[in-house]
Amino acid sequence: MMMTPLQKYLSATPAESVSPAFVSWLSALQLVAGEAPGVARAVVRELAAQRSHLKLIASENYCSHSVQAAMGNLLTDKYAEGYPAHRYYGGCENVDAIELRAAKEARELFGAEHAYVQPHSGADANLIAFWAILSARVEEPALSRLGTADLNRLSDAQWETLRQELGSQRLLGMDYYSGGHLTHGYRQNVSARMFRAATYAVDKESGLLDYDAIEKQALDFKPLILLAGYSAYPRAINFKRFRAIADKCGAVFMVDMSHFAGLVAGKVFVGEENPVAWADVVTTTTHKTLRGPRGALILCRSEFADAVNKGCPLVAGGPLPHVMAAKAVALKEARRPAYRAYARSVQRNARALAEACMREGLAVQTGGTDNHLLVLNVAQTHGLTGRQGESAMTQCGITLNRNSVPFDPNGAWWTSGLRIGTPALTTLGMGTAEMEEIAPLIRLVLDGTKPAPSEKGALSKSKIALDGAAQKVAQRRVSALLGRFTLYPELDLAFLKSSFLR
Ligand code: DSN
Repeated sequence: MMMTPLQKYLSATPAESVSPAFVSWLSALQLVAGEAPGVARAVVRELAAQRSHLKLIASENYCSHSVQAAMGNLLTDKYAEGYPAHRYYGGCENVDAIELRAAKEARELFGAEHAYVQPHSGADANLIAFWAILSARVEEPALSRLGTADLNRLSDAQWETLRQELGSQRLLGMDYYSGGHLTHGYRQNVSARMFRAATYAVDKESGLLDYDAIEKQALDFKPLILLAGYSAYPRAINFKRFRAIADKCGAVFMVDMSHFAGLVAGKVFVGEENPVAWADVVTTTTHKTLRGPRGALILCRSEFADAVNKGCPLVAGGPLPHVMAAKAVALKEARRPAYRAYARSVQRNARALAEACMREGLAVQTGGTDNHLLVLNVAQTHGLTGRQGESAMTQCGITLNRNSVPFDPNGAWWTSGLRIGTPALTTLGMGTAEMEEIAPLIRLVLDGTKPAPSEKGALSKSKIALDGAAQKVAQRRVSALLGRFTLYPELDLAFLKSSFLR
């Protein structure tokens, strides 16, 4: 009888050397391949791709096998709309236990009064947070004025007045081009459509947040919500100062710490730099520096707890119990001393990489970094768009993403910048010595890249001419570097390929 891949592996491996993680992978892939061989092939190819590319995407990481295992099971079968002990479905006792565990881990890790671990993504978490704040600060007072707690008792005219009031509130967040996120009031996003949204930009010269200017703008604009946080700002933020601004203008202070939650969890950002100590509501994804499953959570002061708990049905659909289980595992991992060491190393590596890039003559925005990311202006040094830089890097085995720089003349699509992060490489075990190798590698690729003419003869914003010799050298260096830091080394890729890519 033909042996299955799992049987083959077990028969050829001494019992003491069997890897539980590899057994789990083989078992899962065998089951998947039985139904959908193409999906199993894609999973193996993704492992191969991630192993052979230097991951510099600031918002990605590699989570543990325990986190992955918590996600891949029957918990996905359960509906649990509502929140623990307040569900719209029966039989939720085990999901309650999981959700309560994840929320407790989150509260204790971050020192928060309340945690809500259901959001599926950072965008969902922000939307839930916005509506929870609107509920607590606009809807509840309106209902109390009208003498009822029940929306369904409002007349059509009263409901319409309340809807108008909810829809006329103000949000002040960081400008997208300064490093803010789409969901912080960018016109293409619902956040700018549900709020009257304004944004604050970084200082044109320094590229840094100017707190005095933000204060002035906030006092003029008087937002309901003052929002701090970013996707591509390389510096620490003084949240104590933001709190004072929010208090002065009477705003609810909200922080989206999706990018740097790992640095907060790992106690790199403490005191004035710890948003949880100063904000009313804090949102974060769980898969970036935090190194958990793809998803998000909300932390808040008790005042907003009831409103946040109503994320479903207010905004979100049913929670994902399997992902909440994985969040519980990841949050527990983040409480270990090893995670603190990791977080410090993420920041140390980013600083080392920024300094090495500057020594290479590259244009590092703000002249360095305090967190896990840096932004290079490749238009300034190489006359390339960010998109061209991104494409050249990809062709050399380096994955990163293009990003606008402040006041970017190339707009949000082509951009002038490259955003570079160290969370994933740090998880692989790389340190400052490797950052010293990576900076010249980035320079080599950029030096070997020229904008190619478009069909009309003008220089294209997307097409590139990549020097073949530079590309070969870069690819060799990437392979050599990754050969020393194998992703998930216990997974035998050759065996997986021979079993599933035939
Ligand atoms: N996609 C995330 C990032 O890369 O920053 C946020 O949208």
